[in-house]
Amino acid sequence: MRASDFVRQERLWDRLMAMAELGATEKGGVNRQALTLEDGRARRLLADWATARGFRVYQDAIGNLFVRRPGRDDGLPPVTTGSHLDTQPTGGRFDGVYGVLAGFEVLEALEDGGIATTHPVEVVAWTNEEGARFAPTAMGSGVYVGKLPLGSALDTVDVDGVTVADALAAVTAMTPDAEERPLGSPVAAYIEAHIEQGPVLVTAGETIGAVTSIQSQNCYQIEIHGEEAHAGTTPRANRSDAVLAAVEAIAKLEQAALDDADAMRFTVGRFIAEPGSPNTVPSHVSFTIDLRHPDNAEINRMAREIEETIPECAEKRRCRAEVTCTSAVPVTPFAEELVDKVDRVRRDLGLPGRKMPSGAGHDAMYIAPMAPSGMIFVPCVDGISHNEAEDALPEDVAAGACVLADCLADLAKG
Ligand code: HGY
Ligand code: MN
Ligand code: MN
Repeated sequence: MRASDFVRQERLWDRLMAMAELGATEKGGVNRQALTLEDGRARRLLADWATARGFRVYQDAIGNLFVRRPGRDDGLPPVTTGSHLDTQPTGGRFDGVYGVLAGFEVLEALEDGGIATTHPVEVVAWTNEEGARFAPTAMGSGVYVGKLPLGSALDTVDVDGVTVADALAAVTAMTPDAEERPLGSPVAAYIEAHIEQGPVLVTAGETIGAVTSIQSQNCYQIEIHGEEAHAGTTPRANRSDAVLAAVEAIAKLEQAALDDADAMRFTVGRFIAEPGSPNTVPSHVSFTIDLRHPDNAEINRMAREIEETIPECAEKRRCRAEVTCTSAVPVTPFAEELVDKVDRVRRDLGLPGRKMPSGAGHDAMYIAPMAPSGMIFVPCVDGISHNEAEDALPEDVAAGACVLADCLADLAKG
């Protein structure tokens, strides 16, 4: 019997729907932002499911939550799977949480099948993958591998001035039974299951993506400082208008990002103008840039454009600009042997699919340099994600869990 023979579609689907209740929105989506109490409730629910099956639960200094099924040689580093429980403000029921619960379903399948593994097998819920409330994205996994300093992560504040440290203390207090785990403990191999969040699989009518790489991603926080003035009396020559400086810079950068291949992804997701009074010239603008591309050289070209264009447009209008790159992750190639394993297992299970790159960022981008890593994609309806209409099919989420189960069982047999 294979591990996948013990995967139960209904159990997985019921757990996904139970999690979707935590932060459920009226439009059928989920707003469970990182380190909110809803995020804490989701972590608590996972920990309850885990302890009910006799699995041990751990958490580290940035709140990453681990569920462990022991191996025959329990001193070996675990074979690990997982993703994230936090969502976008207008998120869906599958982004992230699917990878955590598909991983948990594998632990249950191994347990139900009485399948002993040499390595321990662990599922992790990485803290704050979305980076929507606290920048940057993939904060928990970035701190875990030492790419993001713990101190500056803990000092990060949200738009209301709440620090990660304070929000984390409230949330980790909801899983007091979780044992302490040091940051950066070794991992033998890592495979993350995730919805594709794009149109490739659903358009091709395929079920499994063996992910080959993740494109590069730079995140920026931009502050432009001008001067408040009267909207009616202040002549143009005397204005330091932070909004006009920002919109001119953004328009120029959009032009610089235009490419025939439509491969560059340039997004200004958050734009806040202050003081926000209709008849006061704005003195401060804070905005974000999310930049992605499958070629590191192209990202570096746009990074230079950002560093030059924004201060130029600010100074022209007697404003001052601060450009901070909050994270820069180059293209992440996955381990060939894991990509081939995912592709081989899906063929063994008779599932249609392909090898493909990931347009979205994932925690796996930080784990890949520390351990052989890979990802398994399943389709989402119409390729929609980061949207409350995000949806997936029970048979597809179960198929992904079956591929994950056989891959992890194979990797953990040592
Ligand atoms: O932004 C991303 O690519 C991920 O979905 N957080
Ligand atoms: Mn995700
Ligand atoms: Mn996401």
